[in-house]
Amino acid sequence: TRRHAVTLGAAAGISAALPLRYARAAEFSFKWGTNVPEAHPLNVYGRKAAEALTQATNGRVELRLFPNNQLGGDADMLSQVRSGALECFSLSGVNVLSTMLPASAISGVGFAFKDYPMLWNAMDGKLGAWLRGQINKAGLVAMEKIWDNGFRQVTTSTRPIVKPEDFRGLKIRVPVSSLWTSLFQGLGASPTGLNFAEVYTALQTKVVDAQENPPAIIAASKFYEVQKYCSLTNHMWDGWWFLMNRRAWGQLPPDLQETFAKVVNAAAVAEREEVARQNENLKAELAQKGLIFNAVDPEPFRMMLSNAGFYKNWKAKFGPEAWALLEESTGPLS
Ligand code: X2X
Repeated sequence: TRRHAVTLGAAAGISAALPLRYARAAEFSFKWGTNVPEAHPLNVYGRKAAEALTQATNGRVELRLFPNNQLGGDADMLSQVRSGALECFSLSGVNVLSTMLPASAISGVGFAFKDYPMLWNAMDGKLGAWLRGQINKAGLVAMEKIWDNGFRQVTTSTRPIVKPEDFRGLKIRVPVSSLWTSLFQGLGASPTGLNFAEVYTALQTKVVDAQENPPAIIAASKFYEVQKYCSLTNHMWDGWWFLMNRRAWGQLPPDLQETFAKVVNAAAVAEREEVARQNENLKAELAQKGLIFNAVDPEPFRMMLSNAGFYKNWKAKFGPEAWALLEESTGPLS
Protein backbone atom coordinates (compact mmCIF):
# COMPACT_ATOMS: atom_id res chain seq x y z
CA THR A 1 0.00 0.00 0.00
CA ARG A 2 0.98 3.62 -0.27
CA ARG A 3 1.19 3.97 3.49
CA HIS A 4 3.59 1.04 3.66
CA ALA A 5 5.80 2.63 1.03
CA VAL A 6 5.91 5.87 3.00
CA THR A 7 6.99 4.04 6.14
CA LEU A 8 9.77 2.21 4.29
CA GLY A 9 10.89 5.43 2.66
CA ALA A 10 11.02 7.23 5.98
CA ALA A 11 12.95 4.36 7.57
CA ALA A 12 15.48 4.48 4.75
CA GLY A 13 15.87 8.22 5.31
CA ILE A 14 14.55 9.07 1.87
CA SER A 15 12.48 12.20 1.97
CA ALA A 16 13.32 14.07 -1.22
CA ALA A 17 11.59 11.32 -3.19
CA LEU A 18 8.32 11.64 -1.28
CA PRO A 19 6.05 12.74 -4.14
CA LEU A 20 7.23 9.83 -6.29
CA ARG A 21 5.78 7.35 -3.84
CA TYR A 22 2.28 8.52 -4.69
CA ALA A 23 0.88 7.26 -7.94
CA ARG A 24 -1.06 10.45 -8.64
CA ALA A 25 -0.25 14.11 -8.19
CA ALA A 26 -1.85 15.72 -5.14
CA GLU A 27 -5.45 16.82 -5.69
CA PHE A 28 -4.80 19.89 -3.56
CA SER A 29 -1.41 21.55 -3.63
CA PHE A 30 -1.01 24.60 -1.39
CA LYS A 31 1.96 26.91 -1.13
CA TRP A 32 2.83 28.18 2.35
CA GLY A 33 5.01 31.26 2.80
CA THR A 34 6.90 32.25 5.95
CA ASN A 35 9.16 35.21 6.67
CA VAL A 36 11.91 33.54 8.74
CA PRO A 37 14.93 31.37 7.77
CA GLU A 38 14.72 27.61 7.24
CA ALA A 39 16.33 26.83 10.62
CA HIS A 40 13.61 28.53 12.67
CA PRO A 41 11.16 26.16 14.41
CA LEU A 42 8.27 27.70 12.45
CA ASN A 43 9.76 26.07 9.34
CA VAL A 44 11.15 22.97 11.04
CA TYR A 45 7.68 22.15 12.41
CA GLY A 46 6.14 23.44 9.20
CA ARG A 47 8.03 20.76 7.26
CA LYS A 48 6.88 18.15 9.78
CA ALA A 49 3.28 19.32 9.27
CA ALA A 50 3.66 19.04 5.49
CA GLU A 51 4.95 15.46 5.77
CA ALA A 52 2.25 14.49 8.25
CA LEU A 53 -0.41 15.95 5.98
CA THR A 54 0.80 13.98 2.96
CA GLN A 55 0.70 10.79 5.01
CA ALA A 56 -2.64 11.47 6.68
CA THR A 57 -4.32 12.23 3.34
CA ASN A 58 -2.54 9.53 1.33
CA GLY A 59 -0.99 12.20 -0.80
CA ARG A 60 -4.24 13.98 -1.64
CA VAL A 61 -3.16 17.23 0.05
CA GLU A 62 0.29 18.70 -0.43
CA LEU A 63 1.70 21.66 1.50
CA ARG A 64 4.77 23.24 -0.10
CA LEU A 65 6.70 25.40 2.34
CA PHE A 66 8.54 28.50 1.11
CA PRO A 67 10.49 29.94 4.04
CA ASN A 68 12.58 33.07 4.39
CA ASN A 69 10.52 35.47 2.26
CA GLN A 70 11.19 33.43 -0.90
CA LEU A 71 7.78 34.49 -2.19
CA GLY A 72 8.20 38.16 -1.25
CA GLY A 73 8.19 40.28 1.87
CA ASP A 74 5.40 40.39 4.46
CA ALA A 75 3.29 42.92 2.56
CA ASP A 76 3.69 41.00 -0.73
CA MET A 77 2.73 37.67 0.84
CA LEU A 78 -0.30 39.27 2.51
CA SER A 79 -1.61 40.54 -0.82
CA GLN A 80 -0.88 37.18 -2.44
CA VAL A 81 -2.81 35.23 0.19
CA ARG A 82 -5.71 37.68 -0.13
CA SER A 83 -5.82 37.29 -3.93
CA GLY A 84 -5.28 33.52 -3.88
CA ALA A 85 -1.86 33.58 -5.58
CA LEU A 86 -0.65 32.08 -2.29
CA GLU A 87 -2.84 29.67 -0.31
CA CYS A 88 -1.18 29.82 3.13
CA PHE A 89 0.83 32.47 4.96
CA SER A 90 2.13 32.64 8.51
CA LEU A 91 1.69 36.20 9.74
CA SER A 92 1.68 38.01 13.05
CA GLY A 93 -1.57 39.80 13.79
CA VAL A 94 0.48 42.75 15.00
CA ASN A 95 2.42 42.93 11.72
CA VAL A 96 1.07 44.07 8.32
CA LEU A 97 -2.18 42.17 8.92
CA SER A 98 -3.10 45.07 11.22
CA THR A 99 -2.84 47.53 8.32
CA MET A 100 -5.99 45.92 6.84
CA LEU A 101 -7.46 44.72 10.15
CA PRO A 102 -6.49 47.08 13.03
CA ALA A 103 -8.10 44.83 15.68
CA SER A 104 -5.64 42.01 14.99
CA ALA A 105 -2.82 43.96 16.68
CA ILE A 106 -4.35 43.76 20.15
CA SER A 107 -2.24 40.75 21.18
CA GLY A 108 0.84 43.00 20.85
CA VAL A 109 -0.06 45.61 23.47
CA GLY A 110 3.15 46.38 25.41
CA PHE A 111 3.80 44.48 28.65
CA ALA A 112 0.32 42.92 28.53
CA PHE A 113 1.17 39.22 29.00
CA LYS A 114 3.43 38.33 31.95
CA ASP A 115 4.17 34.74 30.98
CA TYR A 116 3.20 31.83 28.73
CA PRO A 117 0.36 30.43 30.88
CA MET A 118 -1.34 33.85 30.78
CA LEU A 119 -0.68 34.14 27.06
CA TRP A 120 -1.92 30.72 25.91
CA ASN A 121 -4.95 31.08 28.15
CA ALA A 122 -5.83 34.17 26.10
CA MET A 123 -4.80 33.05 22.61
CA ASP A 124 -6.27 29.53 22.93
CA GLY A 125 -9.27 31.02 24.70
CA LYS A 126 -11.76 33.84 24.21
CA LEU A 127 -9.37 36.49 22.90
CA GLY A 128 -7.94 34.13 20.26
CA ALA A 129 -11.42 33.02 19.18
CA TRP A 130 -12.52 36.64 18.87
CA LEU A 131 -9.43 37.49 16.81
CA ARG A 132 -10.00 34.55 14.44
CA GLY A 133 -13.57 35.75 14.03
CA GLN A 134 -12.27 39.19 13.01
CA ILE A 135 -9.80 37.63 10.56
CA ASN A 136 -12.64 35.59 9.11
CA LYS A 137 -14.81 38.69 8.66
CA ALA A 138 -11.88 40.28 6.85
CA GLY A 139 -11.98 37.42 4.31
CA LEU A 140 -9.19 35.12 5.46
CA VAL A 141 -9.23 31.84 7.38
CA ALA A 142 -7.05 31.41 10.49
CA MET A 143 -6.23 28.00 11.95
CA GLU A 144 -7.10 27.69 15.62
CA LYS A 145 -3.62 27.42 17.15
CA ILE A 146 -1.33 30.41 16.74
CA TRP A 147 2.38 29.54 16.25
CA ASP A 148 4.83 30.96 18.78
CA ASN A 149 7.45 33.57 17.96
CA GLY A 150 8.04 34.50 21.58
CA PHE A 151 8.57 37.34 24.01
CA ARG A 152 10.56 40.03 22.27
CA GLN A 153 13.95 41.42 23.30
CA VAL A 154 15.84 44.47 22.04
CA THR A 155 19.21 44.14 20.32
CA THR A 156 21.42 47.14 19.50
CA SER A 157 24.82 47.87 18.02
CA THR A 158 25.30 50.93 20.23
CA ARG A 159 24.38 50.49 23.89
CA PRO A 160 22.46 48.18 26.18
CA ILE A 161 18.94 49.20 27.21
CA VAL A 162 18.90 49.31 30.99
CA LYS A 163 16.58 52.22 31.78
CA PRO A 164 13.95 53.97 29.63
CA GLU A 165 16.28 56.90 28.82
CA ASP A 166 18.49 54.46 26.92
CA PHE A 167 15.80 54.35 24.23
CA ARG A 168 16.03 58.10 23.62
CA GLY A 169 16.51 58.69 19.89
CA LEU A 170 17.44 55.04 19.26
CA LYS A 171 16.96 54.16 15.58
CA ILE A 172 15.14 50.87 15.89
CA ARG A 173 13.51 48.73 13.23
CA VAL A 174 9.97 47.57 13.94
CA PRO A 175 7.56 45.64 11.67
CA VAL A 176 5.24 47.78 9.54
CA SER A 177 2.54 48.35 12.14
CA SER A 178 1.15 51.40 13.90
CA LEU A 179 0.99 49.58 17.26
CA TRP A 180 4.68 48.70 17.08
CA THR A 181 5.62 52.21 15.99
CA SER A 182 3.57 53.82 18.75
CA LEU A 183 5.02 51.47 21.38
CA PHE A 184 8.59 52.51 20.60
CA GLN A 185 7.68 56.16 20.14
CA GLY A 186 6.11 55.97 23.57
CA LEU A 187 9.42 54.70 24.91
CA GLY A 188 11.23 57.64 23.33
CA ALA A 189 12.89 55.73 20.47
CA SER A 190 12.83 56.53 16.73
CA PRO A 191 11.19 53.48 15.15
CA THR A 192 11.29 52.70 11.41
CA GLY A 193 8.79 50.23 9.92
CA LEU A 194 10.48 47.61 7.72
CA ASN A 195 9.42 44.18 6.46
CA PHE A 196 11.46 41.40 8.03
CA ALA A 197 13.27 40.61 4.77
CA GLU A 198 15.07 43.96 5.01
CA VAL A 199 16.21 43.81 8.62
CA TYR A 200 19.66 42.21 8.38
CA THR A 201 20.84 44.65 5.71
CA ALA A 202 19.32 47.62 7.54
CA LEU A 203 21.31 46.66 10.66
CA GLN A 204 24.47 45.94 8.69
CA THR A 205 24.41 49.27 6.84
CA LYS A 206 23.38 51.14 10.03
CA VAL A 207 20.17 52.42 8.51
CA VAL A 208 18.98 51.40 11.98
CA ASP A 209 21.00 50.61 15.12
CA ALA A 210 18.54 48.27 16.76
CA GLN A 211 15.78 45.71 16.26
CA GLU A 212 13.63 43.63 18.55
CA ASN A 213 12.91 39.89 18.26
CA PRO A 214 13.12 36.73 20.38
CA PRO A 215 16.42 34.74 20.63
CA ALA A 216 15.24 32.01 18.21
CA ILE A 217 15.04 34.64 15.45
CA ILE A 218 18.23 36.44 16.50
CA ALA A 219 19.98 33.07 16.07
CA ALA A 220 18.25 31.88 12.88
CA SER A 221 18.74 35.25 11.17
CA LYS A 222 22.29 35.70 12.49
CA PHE A 223 21.58 39.17 13.88
CA TYR A 224 24.43 38.56 16.36
CA GLU A 225 26.78 39.27 13.43
CA VAL A 226 25.58 42.87 13.22
CA GLN A 227 24.40 43.57 16.79
CA LYS A 228 26.32 43.81 20.06
CA TYR A 229 23.83 44.00 22.94
CA CYS A 230 20.67 42.11 23.79
CA SER A 231 18.51 43.65 26.51
CA LEU A 232 15.85 41.35 27.95
CA THR A 233 12.97 43.81 27.85
CA ASN A 234 10.20 41.22 27.24
CA HIS A 235 8.21 44.23 26.00
CA MET A 236 5.64 42.17 24.12
CA TRP A 237 4.76 38.68 22.98
CA ASP A 238 4.24 37.78 19.32
CA GLY A 239 3.14 34.79 17.25
CA TRP A 240 2.12 33.83 13.72
CA TRP A 241 -1.43 33.04 12.65
CA PHE A 242 -1.59 30.29 10.02
CA LEU A 243 -3.67 32.22 7.49
CA MET A 244 -5.37 30.75 4.44
CA ASN A 245 -7.00 32.12 1.37
CA ARG A 246 -10.72 31.49 1.85
CA ARG A 247 -11.34 29.99 -1.60
CA ALA A 248 -8.39 27.60 -1.23
CA TRP A 249 -9.75 26.46 2.15
CA GLY A 250 -13.20 26.05 0.65
CA GLN A 251 -11.85 23.72 -2.05
CA LEU A 252 -11.09 21.09 0.56
CA PRO A 253 -13.98 18.73 1.31
CA PRO A 254 -14.98 18.73 5.01
CA ASP A 255 -13.04 15.57 5.92
CA LEU A 256 -9.84 16.98 4.44
CA GLN A 257 -10.46 20.32 6.14
CA GLU A 258 -10.66 18.45 9.42
CA THR A 259 -7.44 16.53 8.77
CA PHE A 260 -5.68 19.67 7.59
CA ALA A 261 -6.65 21.66 10.69
CA LYS A 262 -5.74 18.79 13.00
CA VAL A 263 -2.28 18.32 11.48
CA VAL A 264 -1.43 22.04 11.29
CA ASN A 265 -2.70 22.79 14.81
CA ALA A 266 -0.79 19.83 16.28
CA ALA A 267 2.40 21.07 14.61
CA ALA A 268 1.79 24.56 16.05
CA VAL A 269 1.50 23.14 19.57
CA ALA A 270 4.74 21.18 19.11
CA GLU A 271 6.45 24.26 17.66
CA ARG A 272 5.50 26.28 20.77
CA GLU A 273 7.47 23.91 22.99
CA GLU A 274 10.55 24.09 20.80
CA VAL A 275 10.39 27.90 20.52
CA ALA A 276 10.08 28.34 24.29
CA ARG A 277 13.01 25.96 24.78
CA GLN A 278 15.15 27.80 22.20
CA ASN A 279 14.29 31.26 23.49
CA GLU A 280 15.60 30.15 26.88
CA ASN A 281 18.55 27.99 25.84
CA LEU A 282 19.92 29.98 22.90
CA LYS A 283 20.96 32.87 25.15
CA ALA A 284 24.13 31.01 26.22
CA GLU A 285 24.97 30.16 22.61
CA LEU A 286 24.39 33.75 21.47
CA ALA A 287 26.52 35.05 24.35
CA GLN A 288 29.33 32.80 23.12
CA LYS A 289 28.97 34.37 19.70
CA GLY A 290 29.60 37.75 21.32
CA LEU A 291 26.13 39.13 22.10
CA ILE A 292 26.15 40.84 25.51
CA PHE A 293 22.96 40.19 27.48
CA ASN A 294 21.47 42.25 30.28
CA ALA A 295 18.39 41.76 32.42
CA VAL A 296 15.80 44.55 32.47
CA ASP A 297 13.25 45.59 35.08
CA PRO A 298 10.16 46.16 32.92
CA GLU A 299 8.28 48.38 35.36
CA PRO A 300 9.86 51.80 34.54
CA PHE A 301 9.35 51.05 30.83
CA ARG A 302 5.70 50.19 31.35
CA MET A 303 5.28 53.38 33.42
CA MET A 304 6.82 55.43 30.65
CA LEU A 305 4.40 53.96 28.11
CA SER A 306 1.54 54.62 30.46
CA ASN A 307 2.62 58.25 30.96
CA ALA A 308 2.88 58.64 27.18
CA GLY A 309 -0.83 57.74 26.95
CA PHE A 310 -0.14 54.43 25.18
CA TYR A 311 -2.75 52.36 27.04
CA LYS A 312 -5.37 55.09 26.97
CA ASN A 313 -4.93 55.66 23.23
CA TRP A 314 -4.97 52.01 22.26
CA LYS A 315 -7.92 51.22 24.50
CA ALA A 316 -9.84 53.89 22.58
CA LYS A 317 -8.66 52.54 19.21
CA PHE A 318 -9.41 48.87 19.89
CA GLY A 319 -12.71 49.70 21.56
CA PRO A 320 -14.28 48.48 24.80
CA GLU A 321 -15.24 44.96 23.63
CA ALA A 322 -11.76 43.95 22.47
CA TRP A 323 -10.04 45.70 25.37
CA ALA A 324 -12.26 43.93 27.91
CA LEU A 325 -11.36 40.57 26.33
CA LEU A 326 -7.67 41.43 26.60
CA GLU A 327 -7.93 42.58 30.23
CA GLU A 328 -9.91 39.46 31.11
CA SER A 329 -6.66 37.57 30.59
CA THR A 330 -4.06 40.14 31.58
CA GLY A 331 -5.74 42.06 34.38
CA PRO A 332 -6.16 45.85 34.18
CA LEU A 333 -3.79 47.62 31.78
CA SER A 334 -3.18 51.32 32.19
O1 X2X B 1 9.14 40.86 11.48
C1 X2X B 1 9.49 40.37 12.57
O2 X2X B 1 10.24 40.96 13.35
C2 X2X B 1 8.98 39.01 12.95
C3 X2X B 1 9.71 37.95 12.14
O3 X2X B 1 9.19 38.77 14.30
C4 X2X B 1 7.53 38.98 12.67
O4 X2X B 1 7.06 38.23 11.85
C5 X2X B 1 6.69 39.89 13.44
